[in-house]
Amino acid sequence: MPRIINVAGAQLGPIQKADSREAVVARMIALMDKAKGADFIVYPELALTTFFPRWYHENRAEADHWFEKSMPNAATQPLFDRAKVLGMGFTFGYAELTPDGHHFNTSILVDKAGRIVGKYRKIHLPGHVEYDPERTHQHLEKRYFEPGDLGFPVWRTMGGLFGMMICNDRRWPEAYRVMGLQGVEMITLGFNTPSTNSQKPDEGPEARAFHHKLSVQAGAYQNSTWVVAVAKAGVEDGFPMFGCSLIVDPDGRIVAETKTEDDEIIMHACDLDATKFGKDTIFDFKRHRRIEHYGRITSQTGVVLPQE
Ligand code: CDV
Repeated sequence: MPRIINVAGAQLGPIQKADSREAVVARMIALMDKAKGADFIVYPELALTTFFPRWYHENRAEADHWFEKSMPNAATQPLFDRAKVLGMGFTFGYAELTPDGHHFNTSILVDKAGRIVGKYRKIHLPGHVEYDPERTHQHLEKRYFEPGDLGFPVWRTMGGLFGMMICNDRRWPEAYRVMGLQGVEMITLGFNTPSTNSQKPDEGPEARAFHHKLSVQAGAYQNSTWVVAVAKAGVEDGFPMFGCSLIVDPDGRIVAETKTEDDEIIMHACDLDATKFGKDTIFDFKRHRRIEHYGRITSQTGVVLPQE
């Protein structure tokens, strides 16, 4: 018997600095209604606001108004309520300010009954801490967030094994593998990726989308898992980000992809049992991994060259 989960990827178009959370949540609900019949809907990273790490504040606390102090809260409760009525699980990203003053780039996993069953805090934070005049645009995630402190867990919910990662995490095979080693069957990934490289402006949307797809497809294939990667896209206050939201099967093939850089739904009936073949054969980790040779992966960050 196949284990089918009908999945929707809910790409969001641009959110301007001036847009309220209430207006964004109304857009998210409209997408949810469009995806009626889905079991599970995936929204992007930092879904409730503009991608604020592009804006520099000398006083970091001035960015605190972009953060959520509780979840759900008054602005997001309507999304939780609508999902419960539709019987739809969901995940979205937001900036989290904890009661003891920690700042994280977070995503949550909510089951069909509206319960938050999982939380992930982004581990691979890209960008820089200080204003960098050499860049075409700023990417100050390292200024506003701390690296996540929850690892890469996998949750048993909605009839399968679910994991989350956020944006830049998709470029790091370690992130997929840690979840692969827990048997993950579906990884969700929200992203905000600028259409050009801030340090190499001739690297434009084509190359950016190529690296995005390469990373997601490889992660799916090498861990025999579904990956649902969903963008916030379009031009935010003059800064373009590409779309290319994807649903990728456990063979690494793209089975659905957005066509616009606006609010858009993609859907696919994902068979979680389709993850089994790869996990039992070429990526049967227990039989084939050779951990005695992987020590550097966890003992070293930077490159150590061999002696001359
Ligand atoms: N939000 C991100 O993590 N963006 C990065 C950019 C800066 C390269 C990404 O990996 O897409």
